[in-house]
Parts: sequence; structure tokens; C-alpha cells
Amino acid sequence: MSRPFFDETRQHTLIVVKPDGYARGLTGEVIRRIERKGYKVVALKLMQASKELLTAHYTELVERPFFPDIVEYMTSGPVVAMVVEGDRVIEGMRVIMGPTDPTVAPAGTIRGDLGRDWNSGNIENIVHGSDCPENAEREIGLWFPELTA
Ligand code: IDP
Repeated sequence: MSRPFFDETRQHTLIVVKPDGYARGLTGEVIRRIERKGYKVVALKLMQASKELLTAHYTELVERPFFPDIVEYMTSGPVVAMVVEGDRVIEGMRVIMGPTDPTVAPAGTIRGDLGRDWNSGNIENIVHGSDCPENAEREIGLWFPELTA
């Protein structure tokens, strides 16, 4: 059994508490919001993301001028990667997270309540969540290769 805690009849998404979220002690707050909604954490680990992993992960952003800033930000400290399970969890987690820019993310969302601008050129927004089923499967495979082997 390669994904022991997964209910394969349900949907899965990759959630990452980014270095700013971990450093600010917000991992528990993020998980609390996920669990309070009724979603289930079925895999979880503290890890250091590599440039290679981020290049594969952010495949659509690699050519953008700010990609080196993303790599610097995302490798600046440990991250907490997890797989979250639930019905329509990909869409639901995007709602809980809020939009990319924390300054304009609505109150009540993770990014709106906890994120802010840092004037660093980076958009430091606490958390990543997959944006569609294809990317969710791809990202879970990249961040948790041990689960799909
Ligand atoms: P998402 O995380 O809301 O799905 P994406 O457009 O996929 O947003 O961007 C991935 C991540 O890259 C963002 O969460 C943010 O940290 C960073 N990012 C996106 N756009 C910019 C930008 O214009 N400048 C700097 N960083 C950016």
C-alpha cells in the first residue's frame, strides 16, 4: 500500500506552509483551519525545498522574471508539505487560502488574515495550494515521491 492513509475515492490537494508561515509559527493555525473545515491531513512532513523541486513544481512560472525571487523565498527556510483530502478539496482550499496577493486577499482567508506585503519584491503569502486536479496529482508526486513509488 503506497498511500496508506489516503481514501482513493476522495480528492487530494498539495498544501505547503511556506517558509514565512513556518518561521512565524503559523503551521498550527493553517492546519487548524483545514481541519475545522472538515478536511483531513493524510500526509505531512517538515522539509527543505530544493531549487530542482521548485523548478519542477512551478513549471508555469520558470520563465518569469521573478522566478529567482520565488526560489530564494521558498528555499529560505523549512516548509511543511502536506496532502489534504476531501470532496472538492482543491477548490475548497483555494477559497480558504484566498487569492495570491495577501494585501488584497479578503479577511477570513489564510492569506487575508495572516499575510501582508514585505516590500521585498516577493509575494510572501504563507501557503501554497494546488489549483486543479492535474496539478494536484503532479505536485503530490513531486513533493511525496515516497507515496507514489
Ligand atoms: P498561487 O500561489 O496563488 O497559485 P501563482 O500565480 O501560481 O499563485 O504563483 C505562485 C507563487 O509565486 C505565489 O504564491 C507567490 O508566492 C509567487 N508569485 C506570483 N506572482 C508573483 C510576482 O509577480 N512577484 C513575486 N512573486 C510572485
